Amino acid sequence: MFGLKRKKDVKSSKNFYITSPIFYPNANLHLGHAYTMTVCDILARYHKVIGEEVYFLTGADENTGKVVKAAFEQNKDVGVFLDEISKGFENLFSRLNISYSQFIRTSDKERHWPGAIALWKKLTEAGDIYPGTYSGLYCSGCESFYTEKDLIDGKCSIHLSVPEKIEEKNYFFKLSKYTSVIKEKIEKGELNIIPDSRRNEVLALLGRGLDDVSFSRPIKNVPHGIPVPGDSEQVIYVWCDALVNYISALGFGEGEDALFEKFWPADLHVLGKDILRFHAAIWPAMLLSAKISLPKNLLIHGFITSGGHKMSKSIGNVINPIDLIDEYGADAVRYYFTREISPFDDGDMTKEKFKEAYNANLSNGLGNLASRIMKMAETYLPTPTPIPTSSFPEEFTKHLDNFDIQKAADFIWSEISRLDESIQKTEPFKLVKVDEKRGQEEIKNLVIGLSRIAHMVGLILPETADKILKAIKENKMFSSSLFPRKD
Ligand code: ME8
Repeated sequence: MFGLKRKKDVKSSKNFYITSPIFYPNANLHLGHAYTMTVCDILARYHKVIGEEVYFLTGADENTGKVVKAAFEQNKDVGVFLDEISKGFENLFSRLNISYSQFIRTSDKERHWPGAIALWKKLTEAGDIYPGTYSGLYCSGCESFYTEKDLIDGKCSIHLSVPEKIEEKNYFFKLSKYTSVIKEKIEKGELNIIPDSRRNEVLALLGRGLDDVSFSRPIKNVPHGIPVPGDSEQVIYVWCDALVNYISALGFGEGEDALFEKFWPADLHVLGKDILRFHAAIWPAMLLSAKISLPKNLLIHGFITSGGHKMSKSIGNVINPIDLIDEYGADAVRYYFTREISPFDDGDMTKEKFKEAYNANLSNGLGNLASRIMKMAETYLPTPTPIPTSSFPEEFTKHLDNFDIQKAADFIWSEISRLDESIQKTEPFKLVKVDEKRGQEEIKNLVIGLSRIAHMVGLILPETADKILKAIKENKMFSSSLFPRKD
């Protein structure tokens, strides 16, 4: 999984570099995080299957006060705490069949720090870093300063807590200088923001103008941060540290940057709506200042809500994805994320809705269809059906090229219904008894149809697709139900 190539690679016909956000390791990941990763994974698998060389980056955002606080509360050394949490992240990704290429940790002094330091130096050389005093309302949950107008009833809208008033020496980044260039790049689609509603939100924000932002913290507040070059009293603040992961992981700033040369600019950053401003304004401004190309696409997803609230570690309404995987299997969780939630909006999830969708569309839908077809194949076909190679249908790829994984899943389920209807219409299990040859032809066609569905569904339900393709190859019924009904 950590197949880091350090030699100069020949550029393949097309590369696809996709990133997830890097997660705060102050607690285990919840369903919202599993959602982000599943969206990334489906798109990464799609680009791999269509022949592109994919690099899929994920990781942990470790240099934060949240982590120090969490380790302290559990009476653990910060390093030990981080190692345990990172193992938990990777365990979840493995249970969910997430096909990532690298897991970057921002506490990694060899892999990440040189990139953050190199970028800071570039911003300084460009004359875009200057010292100042910051005073503001700070939400430690968001690790962000807010103005009064950002708050609802004086509270952070995400953490529902009153921010603290803080005054301190900081270095600032001249974000204001880049407002109009970024706006122009977004308008021209050079930095494409999906969906349009989020693009418009960013354009409105840029239209109002951006203030310069604080880019460092006193070291006494964040002892685990990356030191500011030339000032031992300050550490690089969270965004100039965290956002840099997208290039430090590729070797930027390390002297060995073959991966950077090969994969940057990123084809797609996937992120939730709460960190849009950082990715659509601060990150592009940093890259422009450092004269580095901008990422091509930002896909902004909504929140998985539970009872109408964002599922959040701070609010405490989290569902543990591992429990759901234990009960239903990874594919069922991936199915719900893909088909039952729009990638562009919030989606609510309750255990009841989950079970209902599972029974209707996996147990009855795909599971039932696959077992009916394979039962006929095993009973009436003497040999396995050869599967012709085929590419994805145009409609399916169109949705995936638009990052609309939900519509792509709808397309698969419409194909499942079509095949179901075709069985009802032709009744090959009856036909084969009166006209063996024609009956067998019908069954073979169904097996081929099922293989096409497996090919597409493999992006979303990789374990199920493997089982279906194996059954087809062996011309055998499944030894157990693909999706046992839950009552
Ligand atoms: O924001 N539903 O980390 P994080 C959907 N370290 N997505 C959710 C969610 C929910 N209920 N809750 C969180 C950070 N997310 C920073 C990122 S990137 C350079 C630094 C998403 O662990 C959230 O929107 O708080 C974000 O995209 C990701 O999970 C990580 O959240």
